[in-house]
Amino acid sequence: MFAVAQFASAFLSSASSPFFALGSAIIDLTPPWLKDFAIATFGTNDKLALFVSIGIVATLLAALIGVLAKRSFAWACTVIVALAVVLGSAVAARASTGALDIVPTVLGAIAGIGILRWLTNLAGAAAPGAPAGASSNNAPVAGTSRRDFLLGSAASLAAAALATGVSTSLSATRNMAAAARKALRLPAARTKVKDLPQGVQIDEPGMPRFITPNPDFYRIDTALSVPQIDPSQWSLRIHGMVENEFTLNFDELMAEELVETYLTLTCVSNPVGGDLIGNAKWLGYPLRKLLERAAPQAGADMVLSTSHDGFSASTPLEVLTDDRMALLAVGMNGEPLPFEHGFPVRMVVPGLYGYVSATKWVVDLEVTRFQDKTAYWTTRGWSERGPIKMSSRIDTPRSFAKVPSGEVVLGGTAWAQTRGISRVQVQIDDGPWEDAQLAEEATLDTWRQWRHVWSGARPGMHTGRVRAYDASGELQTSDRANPVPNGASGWHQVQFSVE
Ligand SMILES: Nc1nc2c(c(=O)[nH]1)N[C@H]1C(S)=C(S)[C@@H](COP(=O)(O)O)O[C@H]1N2
Ligand SMILES: [Mo]
Repeated sequence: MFAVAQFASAFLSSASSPFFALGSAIIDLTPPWLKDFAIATFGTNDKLALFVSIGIVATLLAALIGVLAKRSFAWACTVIVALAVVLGSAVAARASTGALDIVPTVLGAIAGIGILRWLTNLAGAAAPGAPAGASSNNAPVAGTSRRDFLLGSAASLAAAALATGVSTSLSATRNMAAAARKALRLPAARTKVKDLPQGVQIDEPGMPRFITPNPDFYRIDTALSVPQIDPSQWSLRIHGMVENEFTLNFDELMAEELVETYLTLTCVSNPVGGDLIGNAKWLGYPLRKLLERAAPQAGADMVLSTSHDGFSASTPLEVLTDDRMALLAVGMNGEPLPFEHGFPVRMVVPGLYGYVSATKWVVDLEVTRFQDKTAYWTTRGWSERGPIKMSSRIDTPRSFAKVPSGEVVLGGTAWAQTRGISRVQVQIDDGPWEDAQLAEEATLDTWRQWRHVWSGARPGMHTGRVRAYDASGELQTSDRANPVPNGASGWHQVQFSVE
């Protein structure tokens, strides 16, 4: 049933897939503690975990319906129809669906009933002592057996798997958008905010690249199927409390004076020492200029950005209009945004966690007030505002690593976007805090690498701790906090053994 619907949805849009719609509905209903648990447990595999769970539940349901059908075919059909109603509602509730998008679910239900009919017929014949002529007109001919039923079930399953696989590669919207992305040539930036200085990278084994390659860049979002938007179909509407409401299309955006900047994105769910953080070179148009053109009215204090698939973020208007480089980005590390990272257009904003600023697949900006509108994660228990907390991390040695005695090199990263890092200190066991060597700073909005040499390391277990200071001399807080509701804090430590 799912498979037929999935297959049919390939001809419409992925949003019409009941499978994705159900998953998305589950995500939307997830309380913050569960989201946090899922990310903590499965990391960026959280979506895979959800799919597997849905798959297991669907298989159990199918088995139940099968058992029920043996007693009453009519009741089994009622259950299938009820399921279709639930799934159809989930599809209809998505932001990017219309009436036609219900079709795959309906086809799926019809196919489900058809397959059930066929299988019960096979089973009816297979059941020992089935009274002759007890089944309906299209009763199987004599000689069908339990083997036929099992073969039939296996064939249905195989067909389902095949249809799902084929439909994913066949999806029409996907192919169009992929071709458009491939053909896209981004214009060069008119301005470089700053050239990358020499010496931002510390080359020590275990250190991350200063620029995170796109395929390694962390991905966090609520989109079960990555939106596939053809740039020629994209537009951004800017409206709400503005003097000049307008709509911008992709060609118009590309004709603007694009700028290039380096910026480190961070997820609010990143635990102390975690890796939900990445640094890239972004190409885009300053949101400040876009908002200047729209001319916000007095009293407005927030911009609600909404994505193609209905996610939203609330960003203080002030942050988008001051002189920091908040961008409507089209390029990431020299190529068009990857689909997973928001193709064709997303926001990136220095100093704020992604959930309140970095809307991917952005299609709508509403200038409004915090008291009037509430964004996606805020309605689910996360803070209305999310400035990034100053943090530092030990990347090497890893926890539980074994290192040779003598000289141990510790290395890592620290970040305080918009303020910059001025100092990093390391403590071994309960010794004194010592200044680490800092790599060059690229911009105030990027992370900064550091290294510290510990000479005279004696064999045994040891603890390394790190803490940072921002440019104003403020020390990173040692107060431990979990990610919910506005980001983790506390000093990162690792335990390693010297051989
Ligand atoms: N459309 C959309 N944009 C989104 C999100 C989302 O769920 N949907 N998640 C946000 C969050 S929580 C983060 S941390 C960043 C992550 O961006 P990345 O996946 O490119 O690293 O995207 C933000 N933009
Ligand atoms: Mo996030």
